[in-house]
Amino acid sequence: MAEQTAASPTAGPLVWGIVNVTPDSFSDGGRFLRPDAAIAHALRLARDGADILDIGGESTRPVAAPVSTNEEIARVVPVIEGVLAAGVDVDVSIDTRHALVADAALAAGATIVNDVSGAADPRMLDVTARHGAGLVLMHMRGTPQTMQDRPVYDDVVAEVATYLDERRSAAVAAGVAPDRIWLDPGIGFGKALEHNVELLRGLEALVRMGAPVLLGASRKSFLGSLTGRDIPEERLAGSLACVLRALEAGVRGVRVHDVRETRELLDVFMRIR
Ligand code: HH2
Repeated sequence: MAEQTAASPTAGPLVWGIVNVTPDSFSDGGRFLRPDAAIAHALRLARDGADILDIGGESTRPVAAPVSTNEEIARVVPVIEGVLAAGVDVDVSIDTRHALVADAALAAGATIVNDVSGAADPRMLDVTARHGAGLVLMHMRGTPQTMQDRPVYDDVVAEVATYLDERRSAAVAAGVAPDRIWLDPGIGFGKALEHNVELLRGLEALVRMGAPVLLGASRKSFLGSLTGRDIPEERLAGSLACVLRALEAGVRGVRVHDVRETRELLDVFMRIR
C-alpha cells in the first residue's frame, strides 16, 4: 500500500486526490454528488497519478449545511465500493469527523481516516484502532461554523504543534498504530492569512515531530488573497507553489484537487533537482 511503503523521507510526497461527494464543497461542490460521477472522477484521479484517494461526504467550509450521519454514509460508501471494485492500485482515505461514518467506510475497504477535527468524536480513535487503519490528525480552531471568527494565536506554529502532539499521544494510547499517524496543520481552518503563511513557512517544525505530515493548501482562499484569484479553480499556480514548499520542507503528503498537474510537477522536479 502506498501509504505504508512509499511515504519515505527521500521519495517525493504522496499525492492525495480529493473526491468531494458533496453538494457544497468550496471548489467543486455538486460536481460529483452522484455516485457514478464521483467514481468516474476518483478513477480519473487514480489514472492521473494519485497515490491515495481522499473521499468525503461533508463539506467543512464555514457556511456548509449540516449533513446527517446516514446521509454522509450514503454518499461515501457506494463511491468507496465502486472505486475498489475497479481494482485500482490506490489507498482509500475517508474524510470525516464522525466515527460512525469512519466505521462504515473502513468496513467498505477504506484504510485511512482523515479527520479534520483531530478525532474529536469520542469514538473515533477506538474505531480507527479496531480497524487497524491509518489516521490523519488535523488542527482546526473551533468548528467549521466558528473557525473564521477572528482567530488569534501568539505563535501559530508552536500552538499547532502542541495540539497535534497531544492528539497523537491520545491516538497512540487508544491503540492506533503510531507509524500510521499523519499530522496536518489544517491550512485555512481557523487561520487568518498571516497564520496560513506562517504555517507554510514553519512546516519544518511539524516535520521534525517525526510523523508524516500532510498538507492541504489546494485552491484555498488564502491563495485567492495572495494572487487576486477569486475563483478556486483558477488557483492552480498558487496551489503548486505550496506543493513545492511541501517538498522542500520534507512533507510526505499533499492533498490536492489537481492531481495530474501536481504529479507532473513532482515527477519533473524530483528528476531534475
Ligand atoms: N481541507 C479540506 C478538507 N479536508 N483534510 C485534511 N487532512 N487537510 C486539509 O487541509 C483539508 C481536509 C477542505 O478542502 P475541500 O475538501 O476541497 O473542501 P470542503 O471542505 O468544502 O469539501
